[in-house]
Amino acid sequence: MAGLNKDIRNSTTEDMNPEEIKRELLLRYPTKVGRKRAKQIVINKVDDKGEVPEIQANVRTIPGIITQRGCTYAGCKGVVLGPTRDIVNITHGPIGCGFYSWLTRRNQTKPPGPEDDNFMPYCFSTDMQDEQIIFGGEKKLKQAVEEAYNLFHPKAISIFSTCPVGLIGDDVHSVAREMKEKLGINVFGFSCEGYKGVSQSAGHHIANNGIFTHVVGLDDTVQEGKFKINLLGEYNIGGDGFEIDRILKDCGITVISTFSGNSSYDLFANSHTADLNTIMCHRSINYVAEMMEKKFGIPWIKINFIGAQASAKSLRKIAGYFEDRELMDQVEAVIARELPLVEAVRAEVRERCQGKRAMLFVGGSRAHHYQELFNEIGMEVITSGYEFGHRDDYEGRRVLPSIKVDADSRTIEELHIEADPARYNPRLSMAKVESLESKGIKLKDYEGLMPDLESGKLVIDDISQFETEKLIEIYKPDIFCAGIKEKYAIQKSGIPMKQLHSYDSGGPYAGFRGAVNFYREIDRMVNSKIWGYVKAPWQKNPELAAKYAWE
Ligand code: CFM
Repeated sequence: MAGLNKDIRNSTTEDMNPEEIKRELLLRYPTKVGRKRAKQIVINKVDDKGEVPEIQANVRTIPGIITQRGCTYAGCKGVVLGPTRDIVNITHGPIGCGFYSWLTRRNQTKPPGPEDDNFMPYCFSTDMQDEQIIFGGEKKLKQAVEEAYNLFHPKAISIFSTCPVGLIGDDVHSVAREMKEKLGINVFGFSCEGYKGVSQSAGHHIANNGIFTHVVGLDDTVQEGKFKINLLGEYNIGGDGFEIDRILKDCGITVISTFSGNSSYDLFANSHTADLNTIMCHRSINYVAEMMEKKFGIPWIKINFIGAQASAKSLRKIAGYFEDRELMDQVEAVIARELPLVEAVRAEVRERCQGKRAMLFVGGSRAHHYQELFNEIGMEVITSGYEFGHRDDYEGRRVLPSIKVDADSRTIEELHIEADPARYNPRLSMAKVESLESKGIKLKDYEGLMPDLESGKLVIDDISQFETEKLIEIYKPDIFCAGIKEKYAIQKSGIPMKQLHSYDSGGPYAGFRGAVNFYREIDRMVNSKIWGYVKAPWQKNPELAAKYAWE
C-alpha cells in the first residue's frame, strides 16, 4: 500500500484528491509503463467554452496489462454485422472465434413474418484445422460458402477473417468474388483479422467500409413516409431498438434502416433513400454516415436515446431538422404521453438513489450515454472511460484534425468516396444548414464524453484490471458498470456490478420505457442488502483467539 495514506481510503470522494489517486494508480507500474498510462489517465477539466484536456486513446495496450478490449474480428463480425438476421455470416477460422462471438451480445431480432430468414440461431464457421493452416484454407472456405448456400439459399453470404487467415495469406476476397459469380447471390469478405488494429474499433471501420461498398445503394426503391431516417449505431441489445422504433413510429418518423440492430440485408441496400442519418453510437458507425453524406448527400446528426430527457431531446432534434410543424406537435404529444410514468418512477427511485456513486467503464459510447440515466435518478458518475473510444469520443469531434494517424490506424483502408453521379442529392441547402445551426441543431457534430463529466473527475482510457481493483478500493462506489470480464472480480469485492454491454439479463434501457427499467434495476442493485454479506462472519469478527505460550 505504499504511497496510499489511510485517510484517502477512509474519506469520501469530495475530499479525495484526483492527482493523488492518479499517482497511486501509476505507482505500481514500471517507470516506462507508468509514463504511457499517465497519458491515458486524465483529470477532467471543462472550461466555459467546453474545452477539455487531451487524452491519449486508440493506442496499443501495453503488453502485460490486463485489458478489457476485444479484437478487430469481434468489432466487425460480432458488433456491426452480427445483428443482421438474413446474411449468412461465415467465420473463416478456428471454431472458437465463431463460437464465442455467437449470440453473446444479446442483440435481438424480429423477422417480419415466419417466411423471413433468421440465421441468428446458427453459428457458421469453416472450423479450420491444422491441414488448412499448413496448406491453405481457401478450398474449405469455398466448400463452406457453397454448403451454406445449398442449405439456406440466403440473399447474401459474408466471410469474416480471423487471425490465422491473414497469417497464412488466404484471399477471402477472391473466394467471395468467385462464389458470387458461381451462386448468383451477393458474397463479400472482410479482412478483419483479430490483430488488424489495436481493438474492436478497427473492426467497426472495416465493417463500415465493407457494408458500404457491397450493400448500401443496391436498391433505389422509394419507401413511403414523410420523414425518413436511418438509425445508425443502434444494435438492439436487450431490445433497445424495439423501444426506439416504437417511439419513432408513434411520432410518425419512418426508419428506413437501422445499422444494424434488427436489420436485414434489404434494409441496408435501401438505406441511401433516407433523408437523415441519426447516430446513436458515434464510435462504431460514424464512417457509414460520413460516406453516405459524400456519396448520396444525406446529412447526419448525433442523437441519444439513453435517458428519458436525452430521448425527448433527440426526438425534438429530429423534428427540428425536418422543420415541420405537424411533426413537432406529434413529437411533443408523444413526449407528453410518455413522461408521466417515467417521472413517477424516477421520483420514487430517486429518493433511494440520490447521492449514490457509479463508475462507468464501457466500450466506446455507453460510458458517456449512461451518465444521463444515472444523473436522472440523482446518482453521480465519479470516474468513467472507454475501452476503445478515440479522442473524438472523449473530447468531441473538434479534435479530429489534430488526431495523429499512426501506423496502427494506417492498416485500415480509408475509402475514397465521391458523389454518386446520378444519385447524389444534397438534402439541405447552405441556407438551410445555417438556419438549423442558428436553432442549435448542429450537423456532423459530437461533443464527446468529457464535456459532460464534471471537472475534477478521472477519465481513464482502456482501464486495466489492476486499475479497476485499485479504484474500487479507493472509491468504494455504490455500483460499477462494465462487462462480463470484470463482473465477478468486482462482485467478489462486495460492489454490485451491472453489465452495460449485455445488460446482464435485463433491458431494454433505451427510450422512455427503457429509462423506467433502468431506474428500477439500479435501485434494486444499489439498495440491496446482500452486498453487506459478501464478507464471511469470520473475516469480520475472528472467532478464534490464541496466545503465544510465553505470554
Ligand atoms: Fe457502440 Fe455498442 Fe458501444 Fe460498440 Fe461494443 Fe456494445 Fe459497447 Mo459492448 S457498438 S461502442 S463495440 S455502443 S458491444 S452495442 S456494449 S463495447 S459501449
